[in-house]
Amino acid sequence: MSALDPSVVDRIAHELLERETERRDGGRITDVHPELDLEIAYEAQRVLIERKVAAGQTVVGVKLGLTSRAKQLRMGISSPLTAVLTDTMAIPTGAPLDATELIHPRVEPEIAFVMRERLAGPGVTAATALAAVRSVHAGLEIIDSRFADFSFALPDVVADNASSARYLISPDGISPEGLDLWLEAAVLLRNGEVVDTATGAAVQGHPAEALALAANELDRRGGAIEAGAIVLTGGLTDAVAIEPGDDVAVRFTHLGSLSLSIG
Ligand code: OOG
Ligand code: MG
Repeated sequence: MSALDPSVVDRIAHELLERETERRDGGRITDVHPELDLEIAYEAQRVLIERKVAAGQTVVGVKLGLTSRAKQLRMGISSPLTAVLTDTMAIPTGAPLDATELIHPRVEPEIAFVMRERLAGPGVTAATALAAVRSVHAGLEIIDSRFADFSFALPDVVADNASSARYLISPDGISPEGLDLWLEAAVLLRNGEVVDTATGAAVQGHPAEALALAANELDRRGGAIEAGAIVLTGGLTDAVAIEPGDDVAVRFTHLGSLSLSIG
């Protein structure tokens, strides 16, 4: 594969989109193309999102992946990554999740930001990042890999838009002022039982560090975080498999609670 062979990038994006539409997983792209590197993978992610937009979806924000130790250990990858959120990934408040639309969904609790100002790297710090935030929200992300058993190398999961599937955030966010997000605690429940707990310190030491990382990473590829964008800062805990009939919930110290029925 030459550095940025458009036909190969196109084929990777097409294959991943097809798996998503047909609800089937498959092997790693890096098994077939061992030369697939991060640059090509982000290009494939860009093409994949371009196709979703051409099909009528709207970009609404950014998600970070593999920002916590819990996630990095489970997936065997120690580098965070960025991906894109679109409007059709949002689960309306109170609506159930139709798991039959997905391959092998997992849920993870996240701290989410809604931006007041555009945030562009390079050199963004946690403090400047937090100053651009309008509100902080409780979040739940439903991830769904297009790779069998969620088994992937970093370029695979980058191309696969970081296993994006669905998300929900609390409708009424709160101002970041006066909040100590480092200590903000989350309890993840499945069917009323505690399955995991974490605090905001789990993601890159502080959720605002994750936000700064996203802005600086996007800048390397000519991007930025726009005013009004939603940013998911990454799973605080390991993700948990969900099945039809499950009820999942997250409770935060100050950010409130979210619950989701799996249909
Ligand atoms: C990759 C997606 C990671 C997060 O919050 O870490 C992600 C995966 O674990 O499949 O969304
Ligand atoms: Mg996530």
